[in-house]
Amino acid sequence: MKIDKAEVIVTSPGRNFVTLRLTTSDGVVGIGDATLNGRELAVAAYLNEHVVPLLIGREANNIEDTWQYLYRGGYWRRGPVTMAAIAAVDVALWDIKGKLAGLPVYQLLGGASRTGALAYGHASGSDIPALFDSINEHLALGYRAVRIQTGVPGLGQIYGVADATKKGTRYDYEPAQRSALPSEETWDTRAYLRHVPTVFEAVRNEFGPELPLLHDGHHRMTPNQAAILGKSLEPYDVFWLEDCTPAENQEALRRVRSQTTTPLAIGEIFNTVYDYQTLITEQLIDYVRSAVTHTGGITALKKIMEFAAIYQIKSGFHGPTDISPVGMAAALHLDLSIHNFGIQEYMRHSPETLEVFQTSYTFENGLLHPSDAPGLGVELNVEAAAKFEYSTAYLPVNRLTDGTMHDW
Ligand code: EZ4
Ligand code: CO
Repeated sequence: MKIDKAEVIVTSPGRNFVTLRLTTSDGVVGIGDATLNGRELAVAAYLNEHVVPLLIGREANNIEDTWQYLYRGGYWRRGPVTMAAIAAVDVALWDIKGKLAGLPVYQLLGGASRTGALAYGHASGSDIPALFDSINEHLALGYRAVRIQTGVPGLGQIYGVADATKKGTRYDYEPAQRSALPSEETWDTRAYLRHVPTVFEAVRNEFGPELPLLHDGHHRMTPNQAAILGKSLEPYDVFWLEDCTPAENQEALRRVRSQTTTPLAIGEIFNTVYDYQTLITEQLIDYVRSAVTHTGGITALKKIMEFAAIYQIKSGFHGPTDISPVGMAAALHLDLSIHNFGIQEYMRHSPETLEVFQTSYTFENGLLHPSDAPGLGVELNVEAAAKFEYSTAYLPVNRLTDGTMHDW
């Protein structure tokens, strides 16, 4: 069974998405997510110019061989653009295999290891009362775990805090903005380090000890600052502290790890197992944050999780709205099947997004399930996709108060 057709579909229902759609000689269609937030067209071009021509006429059944062909065969390895492109092919081929077998992808990955995947949502507020409202909204929606982010006194709009003007329409945090240039935010790490423990104290006092609470440091601290924050959050039983440092330097985590027992999660911007090698073998983290979409697909992320399992490290896959419903479904099939599942990030997509991507996964009592539809369980409505034209959008950039460029 050959791949007859490979189409790259760029659509923008509420935000930009890149989807690869493969059709086999038997007429079976599979889809994969290739969305790289703020750099979408680079992946679309990589696919169109350099991958689509290689796919036409290839055997659609051979997922592992195709993965190795695109990874080793490209000579230039790794990187977010390459690995998102490979992920899209990989996920589309798993979708096809599931449809051919008449089975959901998780069955092909070994079957269910649990009844559903515990999800966490993004609660946020410019101040503590607004955060409490947001936590209550999440609890009302059925979430049983929440990430908490707030504004920091003295700073304006910062990472992780929903735009209050969107309240009532959709109270989610979407950092990418449609504009010709990225917006600029201001950052002060010392002010942040003073403020965050007061937020956790207030939330524990209001919501009690049980609710799992997460927090994202978004790559802004030095190892020493991360150690200080980890220690100051220890009294509040944090589920995880995410991306405490820019983790290109994996060894930096030794400093953080040796100083605090607060669990650590890293990896949403990683793209291969090599980004994790030291972190996993030295047990410097507790959770792998990768997305299927940005780490070379189901094939590659399953291998990373098997490697991590040896070291008792669990999954906490990236699931913001810039992972399309196709990428989310792929994550859910892995979540359900792997032994070392931890938690799944889940922000609901907008109604426009769900008009284009018709999903069958469910969210009930705080748990996600990919559904038992054959393949991934998500269909792309090509006519609806054509209605939403791409427009340039960027993630913000970040400067310290004196104007120095900082990690966003
Ligand atoms: O900034 O998905 O944990 N979630 C995050 C996200 C990322 C965006 C980047 O595209 O850090 O909000
Ligand atoms: Co994050």
